[in-house]
Amino acid sequence: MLRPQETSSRERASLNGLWAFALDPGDRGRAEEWWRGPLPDAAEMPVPASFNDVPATREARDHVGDVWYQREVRIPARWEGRRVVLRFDAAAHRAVVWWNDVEVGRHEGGYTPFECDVTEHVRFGEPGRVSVVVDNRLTPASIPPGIVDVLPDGRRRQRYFHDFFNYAGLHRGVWLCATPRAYVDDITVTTEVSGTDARVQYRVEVVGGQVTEVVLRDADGRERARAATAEGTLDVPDATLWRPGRGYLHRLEVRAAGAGGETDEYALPVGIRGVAVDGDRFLINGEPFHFTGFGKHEDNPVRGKGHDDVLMVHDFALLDWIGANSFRTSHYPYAEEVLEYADRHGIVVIDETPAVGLNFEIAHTLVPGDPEHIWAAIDDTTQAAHRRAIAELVARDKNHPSVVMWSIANEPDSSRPEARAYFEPLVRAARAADRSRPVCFAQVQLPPDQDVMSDLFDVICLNRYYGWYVDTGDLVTAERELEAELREWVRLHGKPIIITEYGADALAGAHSVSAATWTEEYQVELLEAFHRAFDRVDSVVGEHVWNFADFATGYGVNRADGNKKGVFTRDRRPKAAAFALRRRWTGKAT
Ligand code: GCB
Repeated sequence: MLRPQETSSRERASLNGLWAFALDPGDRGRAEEWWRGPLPDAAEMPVPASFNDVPATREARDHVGDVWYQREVRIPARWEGRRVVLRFDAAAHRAVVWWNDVEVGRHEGGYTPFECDVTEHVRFGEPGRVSVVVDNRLTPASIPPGIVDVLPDGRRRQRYFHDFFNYAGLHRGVWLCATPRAYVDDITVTTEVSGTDARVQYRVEVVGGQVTEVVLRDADGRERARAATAEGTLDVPDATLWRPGRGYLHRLEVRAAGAGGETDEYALPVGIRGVAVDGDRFLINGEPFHFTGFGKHEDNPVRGKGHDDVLMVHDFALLDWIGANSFRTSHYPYAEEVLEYADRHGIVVIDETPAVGLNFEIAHTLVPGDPEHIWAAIDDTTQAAHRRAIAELVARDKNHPSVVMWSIANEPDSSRPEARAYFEPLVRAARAADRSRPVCFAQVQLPPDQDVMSDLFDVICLNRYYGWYVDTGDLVTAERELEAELREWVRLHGKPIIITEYGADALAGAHSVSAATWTEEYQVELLEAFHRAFDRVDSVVGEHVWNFADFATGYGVNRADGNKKGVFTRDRRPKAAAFALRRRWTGKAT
């Protein structure tokens, strides 16, 4: 799905700002058809933002169910005759949208965009009312899954099986867009590199018209190739490549014309680069790439998962300062602004679906008393939602050069034959959607001989907590066991290995000469023990510390004010580990 753009034929207006907002704890809104008029007792809510922490009430923070957003939108008179679309960059976790009294769209999945075509419903030059109901419930059939308990007093309580707070709402941008009635609907670009020569394959989908011109320009605007067909290959000799650390972007200008003579124009940034797995190497442009960086979260005080350009640019500045060349979008697709920034600055991304929490715990909860596994506890609707999540991730992010691999799940139970049966078709679906990138999943701490599905994937991605959840406080054993396990993966699979999570909680300001757990010293020493083991195993091609920054979690006795495995605090101050990583990744002493 193409991102809204301003071009000679397109306009977009941001609908961000303050919207009317109402929690709906009694489920009255749908029954009383709140979209038909102003929301009752409405508060104001900024968009984009997760709604939970903004009102400073327990009711908002712990709300389970529907919330309502509403605002007036005026359609410019000059848009008469054009196609008009509302675009939601995200609504967590499912939403229904009305223009005045008419339902114009619905979507499930909290981290991917959707559009509502309102052309037939708007009156040009006049205002209309946009109402959105957003439901934050996680169920056994949603991705990520969860369970809603109804308590004796009628309240709902949300349980979920992932370690980050269930922030929700309209936490990314909302747009009003105009295009010609005949318009460029989608573009798919893949690139191949051989030496400095490149091939850019493209496919354009046009609704109501035909492609008239496709022009590839370099960053200085110089034309490098041209075509006039909807699909084809552009040869680009001596191309300037997109590289880690240097986000060089070309531009693919696409023009299309409708029967009525109207033309549409879209300009897609294109990074020319090649990605491949060869034996136990991960290659970008034919050269071995070693991932340094983090699993991150979209998480900030007050905003929750609300996208904010200030915080985004600051996070990228800190990644640069610390010498990180990459990150994983743990555990859901991040805002498109983040991927565009990564494209422009040469940061490498492992792009993950929201399939997190398909683990042992939910199985026990769904089937009480029976030590069964997740795959017996869920049904095909979960897999169908997971398949849609993969399809929507690839559809949204397929053209980003920064994205070098798809991670289709985080820490599913991969120990049962049923897991293989569940994942085999999903891996096939991911490959069918995009043949140009490797596919992985992040594996929970499980010995290699108990894992039944890693052979289906291209890269072995391991989340490992030796010295923290196992061998707690004993880094000598942790280092030995980690190395032994890594060697076993090499022996069994011979594939590249990325440690997609390793780390320890550290309370900023807690110190100890003997490096006790929860201190900054212990966090540093644990990372160093892991690094010694990585450096002895050639197949390790990546190290992503868990986590970039401290983040909010659900309530639990193992979490004090959130997860503290950040090497930065939640407000982005460095712990000792940040300096240690900077020394390792940049070679700089201070
Ligand atoms: C994991 C999960 C991550 C958690 C982390 C932890 O394995 O993938 O979501 O936050 O461990 O800190 O426990």
